[in-house]
Amino acid sequence: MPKITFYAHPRSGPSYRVGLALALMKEPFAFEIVDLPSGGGQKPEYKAKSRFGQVPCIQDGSDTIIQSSAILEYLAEKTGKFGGKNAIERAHINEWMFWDFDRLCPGLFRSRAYKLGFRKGEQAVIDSYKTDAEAGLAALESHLSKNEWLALGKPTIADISVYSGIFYAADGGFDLSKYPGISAWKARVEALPGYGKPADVIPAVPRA
Ligand SMILES: N[C@@H](CCC(=O)N[C@@H](CS)C(=O)NCC(=O)O)C(=O)O
Repeated sequence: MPKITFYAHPRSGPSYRVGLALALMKEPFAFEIVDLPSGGGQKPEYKAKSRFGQVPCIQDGSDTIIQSSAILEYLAEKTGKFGGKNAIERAHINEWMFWDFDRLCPGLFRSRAYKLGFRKGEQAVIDSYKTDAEAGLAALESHLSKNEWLALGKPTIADISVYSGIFYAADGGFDLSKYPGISAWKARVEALPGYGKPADVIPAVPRA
């Protein structure tokens, strides 16, 4: 069976989400780097696969799938790992995935982008992303101080999704030692078989 091809950039948080899922699911893949800083996302041949010119993207046979959350759901279904087994379980996973993109990862990822100089912005805008991230972290802490995992009482793609933002929290200036529930859950994710940091799960060079 042909392997999935994973299109990504090593410093992209949403790319890490997919790279981590592929690693934890032990799914083999071919890899192409999309050189975002030199405009690789806007090349017509890449936009034919990824209509918004963004990473991550995966190609499976003649289909391409974009948006990291949609890719995680697809991979969970394809591999039978880290997903829900019926509509209600999948809905409980999606509660966290949609919340992540609404309330947590924009604040975490944008704060990181401002700190590392990938983005420039007025201080009021930077502060508002910080406030959003702190509100998201407080909500996450409230759940994880009472629960080992986000949904279904076991690791799912919801944990993979949210973890990828939490991994970069320190880069965004957030001190996770203030959040013991999140810190303990983070260690549980990092103990899962196949776990890797971004450099472990997103190859540095293309591979077939
Ligand atoms: N919602 C998207 C966000 C993807 C995204 O923001 N990717 C960034 C890199 S971190 C990108 O490709 N930026 C280039 C652009 O938007 O032109 C997802 O989860 O896949």
